[in-house]
Amino acid sequence: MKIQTITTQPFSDQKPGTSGLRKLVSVFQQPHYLENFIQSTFDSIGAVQGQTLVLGGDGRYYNRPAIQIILKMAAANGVGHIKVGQGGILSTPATSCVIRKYNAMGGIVLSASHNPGGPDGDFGVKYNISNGGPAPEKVTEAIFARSKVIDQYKLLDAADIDLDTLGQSKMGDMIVEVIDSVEDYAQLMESLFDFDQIRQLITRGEFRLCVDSMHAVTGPYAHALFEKRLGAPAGTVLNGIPLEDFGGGHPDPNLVYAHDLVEILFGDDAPDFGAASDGDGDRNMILGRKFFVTPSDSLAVLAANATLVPGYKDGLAGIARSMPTSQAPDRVAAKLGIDCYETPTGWKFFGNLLDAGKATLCGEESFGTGSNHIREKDGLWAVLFWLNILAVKQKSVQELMQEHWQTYGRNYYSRHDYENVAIDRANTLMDQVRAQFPTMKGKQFGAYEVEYADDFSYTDPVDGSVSKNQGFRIGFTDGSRIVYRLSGTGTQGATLRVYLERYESDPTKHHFDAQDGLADLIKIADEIAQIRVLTGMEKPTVIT
Ligand code: G16
Repeated sequence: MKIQTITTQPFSDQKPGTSGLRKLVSVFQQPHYLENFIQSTFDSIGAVQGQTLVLGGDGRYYNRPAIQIILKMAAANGVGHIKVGQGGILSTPATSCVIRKYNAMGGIVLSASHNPGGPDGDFGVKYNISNGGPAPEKVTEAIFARSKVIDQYKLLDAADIDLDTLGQSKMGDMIVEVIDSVEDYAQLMESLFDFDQIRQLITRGEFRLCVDSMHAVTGPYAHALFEKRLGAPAGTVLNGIPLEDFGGGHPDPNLVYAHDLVEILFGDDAPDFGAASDGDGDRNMILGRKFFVTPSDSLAVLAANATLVPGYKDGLAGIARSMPTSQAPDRVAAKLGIDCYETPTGWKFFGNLLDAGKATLCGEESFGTGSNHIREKDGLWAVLFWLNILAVKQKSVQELMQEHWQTYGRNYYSRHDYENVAIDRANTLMDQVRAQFPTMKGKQFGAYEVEYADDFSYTDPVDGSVSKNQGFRIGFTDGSRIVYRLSGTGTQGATLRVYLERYESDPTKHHFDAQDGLADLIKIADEIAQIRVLTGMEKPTVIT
């Protein structure tokens, strides 16, 4: 088999965003586009010769062809061994698990996460390092720098690999091992949670659950965990077959896009527990009967009850949350006497804290929760964590949440997204907010007085690296906050995210809908940023 060296020209737009490189499928299908990015990755991550890598994706359109290309490039670049998920399927958390378990050098995940799939949808590539987590900024910056000057890539002239049959074969000198996509991950879950106790909860007939895989990658994992190992009735997992276009849906587990599940959980005779996952299985949404748990509250509840779960029975070293995530977890950390770290948006910022043993649980408002068991957020792990707690406490989701608010107070929280805003308008909006910072302190907006206004900057407590320009924070004297950020994961126009948070300690005032509880702050956010005027939108595209 011959190694071909192919001449190419750089593309100028291969800068990884919040989570890898995400573009329309048609962009990735341009000649040399995927190859340039993969070669730039191989050229930037240190010597790959003889190393083991992990490769898989969320099953979206272009997953299989991309895997065949990457295998041939890996073989040509001297990679020793590649573990590929069967059928090209590996969820993001499973990839992280496999990298760690087999001490691989790293892994390549093919996913655009919650973005829609299909020929007109999105595709994505991200590189994870040897700790199993997303490449830190210094690596993604090196990949981007390389992509701007790349002039050739290597490809083995070889036949495609059969991705559907388990076992080993050779491509040139490289071993290609097609692995069971689920097994290693399922074993890890069994080591963390009390499966017997969860099984009792969900098989005794009174407690019903419903798990929506949204025709994305978690289908095989959810079937194996909930229906096979935990004995839930067949049909517990909805939309459990991964489809290349996610069945035409938008695999984002929130109240808008997971509407099938929301209708079931808010309908008549609703089950006790509902959960949904995203395209690549790292996000989760938790619902009770007629009850929505915000991701920020979910992290706080898991932290407050962690010692009830076998994998966390010795307590937590610390908690970490992204800056726009509500401060509910901070209150739990304060009570537990542990640190709560505030990082920029992006799971990659948790890696150092987890590796250094400073944080055990991490979470983000964007429906991401996880722990030190891997280095990615983990949707089904969060579902099992909730079920384990419910099995121990014998309470409903709503009762557990209300009990939590009673103890810690409630952080009313919501995120308003304005999608597909013209980029220049979004930039104008952000510039105009930034221009107000010097005169903001002490300013009064109704009952709220501004305590600080800044552009969030993070200094990593482990390696001292500094990440600037991570979103605007306007903090009020009562602890309420408005945060403005432009998303780093969209592929069309700009997405403005406005995060709103208000703390309420009085339990008699905990019953409001979040939008009602935040009504004043929503108006103030518009007044400060002129959102309706500048976006031309009367209301957000998505409210979570
Ligand atoms: C990614 C990142 C998350 C981030 C989310 C939203 O999630 O891994 O850390 O919170 O995007 O980012 P943004 O607000 O910049 O769009 P995923 O699930 O898409 O990989």
